[in-house]
Amino acid sequence: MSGEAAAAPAAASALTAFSADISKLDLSPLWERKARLVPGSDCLPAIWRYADLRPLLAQSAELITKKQAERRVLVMENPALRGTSFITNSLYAGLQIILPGEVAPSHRHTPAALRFVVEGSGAYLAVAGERIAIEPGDFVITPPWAWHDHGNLGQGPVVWLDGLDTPFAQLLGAHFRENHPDDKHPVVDAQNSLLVFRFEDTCAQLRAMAPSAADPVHGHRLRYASPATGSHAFLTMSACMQLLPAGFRGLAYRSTEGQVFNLASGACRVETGGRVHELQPHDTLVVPAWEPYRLEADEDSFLFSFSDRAAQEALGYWREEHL
Ligand code: GTQ
Repeated sequence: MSGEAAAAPAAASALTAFSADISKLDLSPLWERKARLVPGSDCLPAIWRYADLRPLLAQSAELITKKQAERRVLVMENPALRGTSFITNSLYAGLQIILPGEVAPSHRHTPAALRFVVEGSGAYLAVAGERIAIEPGDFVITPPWAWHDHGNLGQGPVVWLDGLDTPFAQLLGAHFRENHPDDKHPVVDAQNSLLVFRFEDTCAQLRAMAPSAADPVHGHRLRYASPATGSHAFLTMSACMQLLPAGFRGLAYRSTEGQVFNLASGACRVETGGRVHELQPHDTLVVPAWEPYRLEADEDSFLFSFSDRAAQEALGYWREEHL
């Protein structure tokens, strides 16, 4: 035992008394700090199966009107963050259902939002004065503080995944929101909005990538680009679509970005947290920061994801490790 590391009993009790004394002034000694000083978080890897959630979404549509709910959403909370509404410390994710004839009234908020369309035809997203018709697999950007409302002009229910950076706004004490005086804000029909990325186009681009260009960890991966900056889709969030070709066996990897995956089509496996998760279309899987994972697919699989990578890169925090 080093003489310096072990304080003499008298000094130790003096230190304990000192800590108690300064505590009265809302002070704490850094040398007793309990916060983790290593990458990763308390969040857990977790999966929400669409087969479980789909009937619950239908049930929620019977129990509560869109008007009552404003947004009829089942929020996916990380098992380690119950009560917070968050899927990781920095991200929010929910599945929203809208029935034919319903309108989700117009509002705006400082958190940025993304939509990834899961199921159903005939709905639109009205964002920042543009009305965008959406189909399954489409990805839509709602920038911070942009007016947005949604409607379903089709014959059946429409479901999409909402991803928001709400935890950032809360962390910074800057969560503002307001309702538009009318249910719908003024819009023009946008055929070629820069805020939407069509599934068909995304898939075609991924399929056009040379087999030899597949990344050993990610397969073929495209990042959705912000029309404003040309970089990540948001200043906080990054979103991607990847194609895992049939027979893909990815290498183990981790990065500091917490990732939320939603399988667009196909079937794949994600090994993480000591488990193998078999993903069916529209299952949602969260892989928290710095958690090792590995991807595999037996058939061509299109895998959507979003993460907090944009913020991490901007701050100089982002790291990755090939395992
Ligand atoms: O559709 O505007 O899941 O404001 C959470 C907050 C969806 C939305 C959510 C929102 C919305």
